[in-house]
Amino acid sequence: MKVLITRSITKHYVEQLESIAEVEVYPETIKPMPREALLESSKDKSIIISMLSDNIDREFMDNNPDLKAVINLAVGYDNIDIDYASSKDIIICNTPDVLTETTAELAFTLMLVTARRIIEANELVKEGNWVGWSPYLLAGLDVYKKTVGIFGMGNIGTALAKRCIGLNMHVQYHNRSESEAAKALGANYVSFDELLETSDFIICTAPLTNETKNIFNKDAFKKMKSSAIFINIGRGGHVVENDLLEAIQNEEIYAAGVDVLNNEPVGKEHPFLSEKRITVLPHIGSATVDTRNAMIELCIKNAKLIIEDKKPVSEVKK
Ligand code: 8YV
Repeated sequence: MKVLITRSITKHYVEQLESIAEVEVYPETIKPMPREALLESSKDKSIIISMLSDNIDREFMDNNPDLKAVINLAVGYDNIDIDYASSKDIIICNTPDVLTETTAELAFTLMLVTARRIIEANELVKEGNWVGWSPYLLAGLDVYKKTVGIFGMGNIGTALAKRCIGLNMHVQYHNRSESEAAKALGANYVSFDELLETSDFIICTAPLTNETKNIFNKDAFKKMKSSAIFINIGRGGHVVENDLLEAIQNEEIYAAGVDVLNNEPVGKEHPFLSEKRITVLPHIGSATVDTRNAMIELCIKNAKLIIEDKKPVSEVKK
């Protein structure tokens, strides 16, 4: 079987597949594979190990008669037309579980960093502007004992809830359905409006679906407390970015921290970058060495099983 890996990964992982398949690796470590190159290189491959930046759409799947499986190096798969893949019996795999704790840790970190204005504080010192002390110099907001509203109570939301409970926070959440795991932790299920209106921190961990696209818009920000902090580690597509920007500029909410944006990567001209009250990270939710290794290992394991005509361990259920 022929395999395409659309980004350069550590050689020793590639070697594990090379003993049983013909493997092509796109040599770039950071830049996404251009569409034309992706279509060309994938044409004769049975398995694609893909990244979130690869658009696995109808055109891609129709272009490739031998395609048996797409293995996404991510838990999310909003870059893949799942229904079309299903109609063509193409196996889709992702990397759940191995990144849960790491991604929850990033969400938790972003909440603390944004509330305590850590990035602004670091910049003040590094830019040589630390000239003295005043009672309210870089005074932020407390986190402990506050109410956190988690939007999306899957594995990552649950792992985040545990961390928040450790800070004596009151945890409430909104999800497609009530979660037993969250209930066992003492987290309260609330409506979306109640979540917006009563939370001090609103943290989006949800996967992007047609129902959640643009759900954090002007109306949603208006419902939040003026002292609220909005955190997004889900997908940029949940948020109308201009509405978030206006909510911050009009002081309708206090601050925001986002690990994900609508069109990644963004350049210097993105309006969030000049807003001190918006912390922006370059989609590093699962970016620890251990977790990225575990994600790659899971992809390789799935690929091996598929090559051996066995059932992969983390197939996306349609
Ligand atoms: C990705 C993510 O792993 O897993 C996801 O869905 O958003 C990240 O953890 C990362 O962007 C690599 O594709």
